[in-house]
Amino acid sequence: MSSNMITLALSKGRIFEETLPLLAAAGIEVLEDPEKSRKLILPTNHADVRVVLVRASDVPTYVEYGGADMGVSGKDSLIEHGTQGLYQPLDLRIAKCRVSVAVRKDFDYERAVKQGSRLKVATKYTSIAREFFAAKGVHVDMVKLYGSMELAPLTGLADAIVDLVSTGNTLKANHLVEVERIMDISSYLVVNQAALKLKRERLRRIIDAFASAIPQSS
Ligand code: PRT
Ligand code: MG
Repeated sequence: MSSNMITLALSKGRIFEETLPLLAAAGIEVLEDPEKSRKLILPTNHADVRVVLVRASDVPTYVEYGGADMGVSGKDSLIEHGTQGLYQPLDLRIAKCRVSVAVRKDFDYERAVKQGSRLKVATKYTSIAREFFAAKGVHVDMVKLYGSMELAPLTGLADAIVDLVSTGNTLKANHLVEVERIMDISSYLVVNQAALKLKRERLRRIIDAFASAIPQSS
């Protein structure tokens, strides 16, 4: 963590896009477009503020260990990573979706649950899935995947998936149906606790500006 620089960790795609208006409210403008540049460190209009581009699931790690002073992370990634050492001052209400259970249209989920069958569940979100099925009293065999969960029930790898859903179009396109909504997800501002002490004033200003620009509805 370079001492005088403020480093903000973001992931490319929806989180980057939806964070731009919040940065604008803080007077921060990113000077390069991540979709056009191969750079992983992007300068801003402030010489002492930069953006680093990392995988969405790596944002909590960067911020926890001080590779970045602050970051924007989906609640899904935060829960899976654990929130130790992270200050989470704001629910930014961006990049909204939900974590759901989905199965093939022709799989009788209700019946499987009622009968107490073991359920084979494929997911990237093993902590969320484990806790959810344990609370329901359903025994599961967990299959850890890193992407394209939708394929698992179609190939016989799993009976069910636990994945993020927003419009539901991806499920529909793959003949899957949502059978449980586990939790609503949005992205949070996360801050390194040591940085918050060392760079208090500048980080506070950014946090306050973000707070003033959080979308109110939907
Ligand atoms: O893509 P990559 O493997 O690099 O990482 P990632 O998928 O973790 O990152 P990214 O950038 O795709 O998502 C970052 C964050 O955005 C997630 O951690 C969520 O908090 C949030 N978010 C909001 C979503 C979605 N909506 C979303 N719809 N993340 C992923 N999706 C995917 C979902 O996994 C599914 O494959 O979109 C598909 C479903 O979308 P619908 O609209 O068809 O339902
Ligand atoms: Mg993705």
